[in-house]
Amino acid sequence: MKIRHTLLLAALGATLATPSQAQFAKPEDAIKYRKNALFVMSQHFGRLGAMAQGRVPFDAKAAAENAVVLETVSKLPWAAFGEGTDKGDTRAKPEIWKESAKFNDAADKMQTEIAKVVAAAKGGKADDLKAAFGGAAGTCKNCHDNFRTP
Ligand code: ASC
Repeated sequence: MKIRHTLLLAALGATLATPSQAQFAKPEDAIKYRKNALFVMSQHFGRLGAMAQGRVPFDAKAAAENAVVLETVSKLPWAAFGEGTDKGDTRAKPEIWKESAKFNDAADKMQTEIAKVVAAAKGGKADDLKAAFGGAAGTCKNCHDNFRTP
């Protein structure tokens, strides 16, 4: 019990000392978290992309289900780019932290465009999804080109 308390206090201390990554016990966790969130996002975005590009038939129910996941998961990666998470098993470029205003702007643009895809996919009209998809894909690419090592 005593050891447990000590560990708990140590964990709490570490958390309080690094408010920018308060949700994560250690930098590796933040890196793993954002990579997994981006991976899940890519899966659901990709399924909508297949419909938007006519590679699979438009299915309103599937589109809406993918949209619900995308809506939530697109908000998750950004809090995991805190200070001290630039080193480790990551392709994140130093520019993310050196030019954080530019990075935050790119992340905001992505969320704006994803919100349009989500609305279109929930709306159940293939043409709306087609119209919204390209802009969102462009914001993914923009961030990868500028902030991720090849
Ligand atoms: C996707 C996906 C990305 C983006 C990007 C767009 O479906 O996984 O990272 O689109 O390829 O250029």
